Amino acid sequence: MNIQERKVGVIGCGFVGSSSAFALMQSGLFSEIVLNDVDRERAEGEALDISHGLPFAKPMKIYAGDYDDLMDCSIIVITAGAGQKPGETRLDLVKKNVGIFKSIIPEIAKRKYEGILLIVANPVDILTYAAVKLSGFPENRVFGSGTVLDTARLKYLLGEHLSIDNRSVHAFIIGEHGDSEIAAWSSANVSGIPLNDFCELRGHLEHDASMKRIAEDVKNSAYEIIAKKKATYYGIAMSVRRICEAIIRDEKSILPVSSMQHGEYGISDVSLSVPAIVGRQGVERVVSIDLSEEEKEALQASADTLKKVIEDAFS
Ligand code: 6V0
Repeated sequence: MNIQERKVGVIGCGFVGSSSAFALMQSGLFSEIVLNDVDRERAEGEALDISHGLPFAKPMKIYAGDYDDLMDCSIIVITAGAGQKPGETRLDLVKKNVGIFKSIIPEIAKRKYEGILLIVANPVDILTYAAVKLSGFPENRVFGSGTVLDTARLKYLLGEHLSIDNRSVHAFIIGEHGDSEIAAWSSANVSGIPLNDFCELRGHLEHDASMKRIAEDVKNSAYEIIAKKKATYYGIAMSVRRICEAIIRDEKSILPVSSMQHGEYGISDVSLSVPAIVGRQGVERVVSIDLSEEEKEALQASADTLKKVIEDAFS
């Protein structure tokens, strides 16, 4: 089926799916959004509600649809899955959500879908791996939002800490989107100025303590938000919008999406986040950034954690 460049699908219309659709509606990137949910009325309700904002945006169609309606979408965003409950880790969710993916991905694969699958449901690295294996699609077309959100949280917190526009902060969270994630401090900079030098420029001298606190705050963001409001969705919705923008506009942006690894960082047969070039073909390639020995070890440990979960989930 011919892909419609300006058509996007969202599977799962809970907090994350509907917020993502709302962000995508406002992005101006698409002329059609198809919403799919096992709860058809939910998808219909969200489509109506979001459509009522259209007179304040740009003309487009937003409607509830089934798998056949999704097949000419350039991107299908998959947010279907149970959310993290208070006290539950992302990895606790694994079996439940792999089960849901076993019902969704084969429906897409058997229709020979040719667009991009953007996985958002958690644990996103495990579900990206599951989607690659269950679909059999080329790996560049199946990837996860990974640590794009965590990286945004890091930039936001560093922007606050340094009282600087967070878009001038260049820093990545890599590894698992979850407890074993790593802040790649050794490559962090503010517009080319090494982070520690910039901190000193702003009068912050307690590097180790500040970096530790900020990395912990990033890691605990989801837990804190879930404890306070039961779910997180606006930050991820903007992350989805940003990834879709890089794809549709063929921006070849460097984003820490979750993709299958083939030895670039000495890691293979697992999907996790490292900076990658993202454009119209999806993940063009992973790029290697310099990591300290400690960061390399932590990335390896993160990969090992994920591999253990994959073994348990698929055994
Ligand atoms: P939610 O509000 O419970 O929504 C999930 C939706 O999925 C519901 O409307 C379900 O009816 C629907 N659904 C379930 N099974 C299917 C199916 N087979 N086909 C179609 N729809 C289905 O959860 P919420 O929206 O809060 O979270 C969704 C997922 O996103 C969870 O796994 C979260 O953990 C995850 N998040 C991922 C983030 C990331 O950075 N990657 C960030 C936040 C949440």
